[in-house]
Amino acid sequence: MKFDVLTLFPAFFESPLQAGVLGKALEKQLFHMAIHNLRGWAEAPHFVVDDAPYGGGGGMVMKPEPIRRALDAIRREAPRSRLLLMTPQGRAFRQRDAVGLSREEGLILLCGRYEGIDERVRAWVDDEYSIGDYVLTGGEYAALVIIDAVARLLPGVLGNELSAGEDSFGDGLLEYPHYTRPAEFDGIRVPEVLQSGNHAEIARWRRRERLRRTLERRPELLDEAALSTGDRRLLAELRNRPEEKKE
Ligand code: 6GU
Repeated sequence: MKFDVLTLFPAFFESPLQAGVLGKALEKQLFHMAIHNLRGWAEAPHFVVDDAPYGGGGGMVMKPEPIRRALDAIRREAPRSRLLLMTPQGRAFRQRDAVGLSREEGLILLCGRYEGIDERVRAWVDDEYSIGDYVLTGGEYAALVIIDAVARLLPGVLGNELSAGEDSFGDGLLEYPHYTRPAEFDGIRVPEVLQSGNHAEIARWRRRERLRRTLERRPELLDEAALSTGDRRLLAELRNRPEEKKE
């Protein structure tokens, strides 16, 4: 997988992509990254990338020509990459999008800034994504979020191959509670079952806790979660015994 990012702020991507799991994966060349400075495709001598909006009003709009030239150059090297525009007007990015995108050969992430981007650019993109219902200063934050969510699904990136599928949203449920030593802290004991060594019991407890958490915190996720008959029975129990719902 190759990620090409087109941005006015290339420095933004430096440390997030060096630190942690993604930094390690990049060193091992488990995927590839190129950060392209949009200003490099603007015209000398002033290298203007934005202009006032037709119709007046505040803010500036990103000009289409530098974006076109940049995308033409990036596409020459990555002709089959999917082109994603980061914009608050996009579709909300979800785990299932991360899974779908992780199967692509490459992704080009175009980061919008200023008030917006010339409308004609939208005709060239494959998908438009937002990362949530709040306003950010630029698409760079969204691009980093999407790169992380996709890259961690790529083979080898998470050392432990189990972890990607097991976490929250992999099957549409939140995670179960985690504990490590000591067995008692602040007067709160680690649940006995986790110390029992009974793996079937532990698996049952964890499933039940995942259902409980999702019911308590994000009940709307249950509508789309992959639930077995046993899960549905557990859920009915949890719904009928609300006193047990509080931790
Ligand atoms: Cl992709 N861009 C901006 N500027 N704000 C956002 C966003 C993107 N997604 C959520 N808010």
